Parts: sequence; C-alpha cells; structure tokens
Amino acid sequence: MDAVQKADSGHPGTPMALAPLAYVLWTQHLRYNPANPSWLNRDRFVLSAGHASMLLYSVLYLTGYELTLDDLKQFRQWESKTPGHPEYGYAPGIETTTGPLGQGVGNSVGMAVAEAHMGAVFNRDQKIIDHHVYFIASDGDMMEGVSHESASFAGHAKLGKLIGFYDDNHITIEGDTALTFSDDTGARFEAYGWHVQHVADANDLAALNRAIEAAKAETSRPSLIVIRSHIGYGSPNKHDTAEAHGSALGVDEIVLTKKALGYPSLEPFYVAPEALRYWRDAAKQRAKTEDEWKKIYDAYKAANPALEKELQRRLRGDLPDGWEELIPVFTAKDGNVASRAASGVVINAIGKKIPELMGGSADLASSTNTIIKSEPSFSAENYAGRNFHFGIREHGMGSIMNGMSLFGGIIPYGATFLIFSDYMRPPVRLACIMDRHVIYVYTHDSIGLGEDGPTHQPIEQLSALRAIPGFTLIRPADASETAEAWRAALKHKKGPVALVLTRQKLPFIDRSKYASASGLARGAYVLADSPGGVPQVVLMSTGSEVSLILDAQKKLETDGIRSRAVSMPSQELFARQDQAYRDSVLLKGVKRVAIEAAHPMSWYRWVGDDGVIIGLERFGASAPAPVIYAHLGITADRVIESAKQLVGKK
Ligand SMILES: Cc1ncc(C[n+]2csc(CCOP(=O)(O)OP(=O)(O)O)c2C)c(N)n1
Repeated sequence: MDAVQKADSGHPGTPMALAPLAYVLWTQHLRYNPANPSWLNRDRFVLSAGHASMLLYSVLYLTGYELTLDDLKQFRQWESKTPGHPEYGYAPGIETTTGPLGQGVGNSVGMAVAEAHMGAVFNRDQKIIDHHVYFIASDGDMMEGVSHESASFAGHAKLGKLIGFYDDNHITIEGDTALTFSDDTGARFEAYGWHVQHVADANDLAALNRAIEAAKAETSRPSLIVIRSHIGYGSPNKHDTAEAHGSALGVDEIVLTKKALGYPSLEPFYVAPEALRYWRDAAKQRAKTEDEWKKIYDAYKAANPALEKELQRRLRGDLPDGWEELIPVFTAKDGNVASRAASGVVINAIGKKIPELMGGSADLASSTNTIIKSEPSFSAENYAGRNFHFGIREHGMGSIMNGMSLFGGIIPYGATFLIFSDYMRPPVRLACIMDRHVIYVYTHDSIGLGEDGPTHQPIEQLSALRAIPGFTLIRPADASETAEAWRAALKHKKGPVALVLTRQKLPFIDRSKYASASGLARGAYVLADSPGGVPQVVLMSTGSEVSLILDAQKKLETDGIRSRAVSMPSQELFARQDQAYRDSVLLKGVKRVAIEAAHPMSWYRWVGDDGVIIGLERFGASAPAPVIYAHLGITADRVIESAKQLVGKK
C-alpha cells in the first residue's frame, strides 16, 4: 500500500489479497536461498500477474534478498530495482519479466519442461535437478489465450512439478468478472489434465498449506489451486472493488486499512522488527534446502565427473568444442536448394554435437525441416527427448521457449511459417527484453510460397520484426548463407535470432565466383563488383531476391553500367558493424537500389534519400510463385530499370 502510494501509481489490491499465500509459500514451501538466488535446484516462482509486482518485491525484501526497504520506496522510479512490473535482471529473485498477462503461465510451463528435460538427461543416482515451478495467475492471465495454449501443453506433457495458483477474486479493471468471464476455470484445467483443488478463503493458511502439500504430492499431473480471494483485502472502503486493482488507495484509506488490520504502526513502510526477524529466520530455514542439495551435488560430481562438467558447460552457455567443424559446405553438386531444406541439413549436421539445441515446430516439422533425425521426441514418456512438438500453439511456443531458456542449459528453437510469427510476437518481444538466446526458424517467407495465397504470404512481417529492439533477423540467400546463418545464430548469445527461410528452391550461388558466404557474420557483404572501376550503383537484397540483383548486375554490365551486388541477410548484424565497414560495403555517395519481396519500411535507412526500394505495399495472391513475382514487379528488370534511372541512363 505504502509503496504504491509513494509512487502514486501501481497495483495494491492483489498484493494485499495474496499476502497470506506469499507468507505460506515463502516461509514453508519454496526452496530458495536469498544469499544465492540462482542456485540450480531452487524452486522457480513466477508472478504471471506481473502488475502485482509489489507482492514479490515485498517478499524478496522480507526474506533477505538484495532488495532493501529503500528499493521498495523507489518503486517505479528511473533505474530502480523495483520497476512497475517484475523485470528479469533488475532484482535478484525475479525469474522472468512479466506484465503482459498470460506470459508468466507460458514461461512457467517452459521452466517445468526444462526441469523435466534437464533432470532426465543429467540426474543419476543423485537427483540434482528435482524441484517445483510455481506461478500465480490472475483472471486476466486465465482469459488470455497464451495461458490456454501453455496449460493445454502442460497437461498433455504431464508436468507434475508445475503448481499454479489462480487468484479467483472476481475483479478486473472494468469491474466484476461477471461482465465478461463465465468459465469454470477449475473444470477447464481438469479437462486439460491438471489436478485441481479449491481453497475457499485466501486467508485460510491451513487450507493453503494442505492444498500445496497435496499439489506437491501429485507428481503425474500439473496442479492448479483455485483460491477465492478478495482484492484489496483489509481496506474498509476499497476491498472487492476494481479501484483497488490499479490505483493507490489514498493516504486516508491506508490509515483506515492499517487500523482495520490491527497493524502495529501507521508510519509508512513500517515493518515490525519481530515480523522481519520471523521472515528472515524462515528464509534461513528454507535456505537449508540448498545445503542439503549441495551434499547431493557433491556426491554426483564425485561419481559422474564428466557429466557434471558437461552440465556446467551447458549452464554457462558455452558451446561444445568442434561444433563448427560439422557445419556442412554446400557446393554446385547440391544444386538449387530451398533455404528451409538447407537449414534442415545444417540442424542435423550440428544437432548431434550440440545437445542443448532443443526444439521443433508448431506442427509444421515436415515443412520447416526442424526435426533432428534419430533423436527421440520430448514427451510425457520420455522427457530426455529433444525433438519438440509444440502443437498448433505458436503463442504458447514462444512463451514456453522463453521459460526453457530462462532455466538454462538449453538453446530452444521453435519453427513456424513466417506469417504466423504474428501469433507469437508478444513472447518474441519479451525474449528481446530479456536477452534470451532462442532461435526462431521462420519458413515460407514471402510471396515465393505461391499458391497458399495472401493469408500465408508475409508482407509486413520482416519490417515489423526488424523494428523490435534487440531482435536479429537473418534471411539467407542460398544454402551457403543458411549454414552461416546457423553459425551466427548459435554464436549470438544475447537476444533472439530468427532465420527467415524460403519454401521455394533458390538458385545456387557459385562461391568460387562470388564472395564467401562467411560475410554473413557482418550482416551485409559485397558479393561482386562489375569490372572496370568504382561502381556507379549499389544493388542490395536479402534471401530469395539476391539472385535477382545478380541477374540485374550481369545485364547492367552488358549495358555498360558498373554495379555492386550486396547481400544483406541481416540489417541488424550490419547495423552493429563500425561505420568504416558499413561505408566500405555501401560506398558513400553511390546511389542504391534495394529489392525485397516485403514491405519496404525497413530499407529506408539503407538506401538513403536518393535510393530506390522495390518492395510490396499490398497483399500477395494465390498463384504459382513466378507468376506472382512477375505481376507484383519483384523482378530483375525492375532493378535494372531503377539502376538506370539512378545513374541517368534512362
Ligand atoms: C496482455 C495484457 N493485456 C492487458 C493488460 C492490462 N491489464 C493489466 S491487469 C489487467 C486485468 C486485471 O484483472 P486481473 O487479471 O483479475 O488482476 P487483478 O485485478 O486481480 O489484480 C489488465 C487488463 C496486460 N497487462 N496484459
């Protein structure tokens, strides 16, 4: 109440209502150690209802994490450890960034997947990975689709270590949930295959305890505990109102509330010393769970030294020695290859050597070429499997991937058609905010997919994804660049990388005549210059349209125009190069033409004021790919025409 009042913004009602739950969890159940917030076998706790952040911050302070009362007084202030919503990396004990409702549920499922997988791979006689993942979800979390997708997957995968609390308080921003929400949430989760319990009174500590004990005892199904609570509990005039959700209670109401609750002082931020001592003592007791675990870990290490080394390598995020030697080299013998097919070859070549590479697709494996052959699938029967079947749940896939990545030791990849990246954009954005090393494989990347038509043909997706801060998009031009794209994606540990790949075959680019595809690492590189001096025009492109600039370059040459062909598979990697390199590729003062079968928005920076962008500002069409390309003017002829105009030859 006091922190929200001081900030004059925030959400007091749910922290007030769920204080008893937090008390029971942190003093009696959670395995954690404030002195070592990131020990491997701690229980994970995710506050999916991220707006209730003050609940988590208060408990982290009370239990003795590195978060002081002064930090609580800095709630929602510039560069404080206590931003409006919990943000990963700001305060110890925050396991993930939450706030967009539903995401925390998906992240929790991902963490439970990782717990199950890493345990199956690394546990021996000693169970070094064996803990629970808890989350708190609000009405909003339960209404959002991503929680449905993730919960459905969790039930199917029988993730027995996952325990969720549903804060059933009947209040959202617009008022009573009766306005919009008639689901029987408990019954819905039962139908997903969860073990569901009800606690009728959020203040009934004994009932909460019993329910948590029963949830822990249930090992073959995830658990949901539906708790009837009253938002703003204790506030004489604001409890059970939407007002208590998202505004400070007001100084007078806080006084009334403290009196009503019998709080020992009216002084803001007062914490009774005996209460603080009680919490800190309880935390010390809980921290013993780490001491016990350390003994198990030491025995494990002594019995399995090589495996323990491997575990630590994975947790550090170091790639195994020698993996790059396995990246395939594509030659003329391979002929014309779709980049999705080349990607499948690369995944299979390197996948065996990189066990932390774990992923799959949203039911499109045969189209996205993302199966590692001869590896088993992750399933309730075999958590050690690495081929992942997310089901047709793109949003859940993105959110689960974030949870897997946050756990550590796993580089998750997830695939779908580029068009359906729209269905998973919220977790993609959060992966960027949290600098997660996750890899997206987005195939069927343009009108080049042909007959499936405009519903499946991405137009604005490339520019929209490129606009997310911290996102790295790579759209390779041929099989060789696809191999380099995987190299870059695995080495790029800070933030997600998307490989954007074609359905259709791409012409072979003869690297004995053109520059090596290793230039991809710098985002853009010169494929070739026309002979005879400084180029008069720079032609640039990505992916399937690179072959068009190479065709155009040849024709321009016969017409006496010198051009430079630049492959720019990643605008983001290129933007991170120094100015000198960028100038050496784009040649300051020389006019530029860019072509990409997508919305032109992201190209303006690169062509300059006097350049030309050949792109698409309309939806595609259902027809064979070459017909669509011709009708929509994504052609070498358009490049030639534009280049001639720019050099004044037309
Ligand atoms: C995806 C998403 N949509 C909308 C919001 C804005 N928002 C924050 S809390 C909330 C709903 C509040 O109701 P509930 O989830 O029951 O939380 P409580 O009132 O119990 O704190 C909304 C719509 C959001 N944070 N995330």
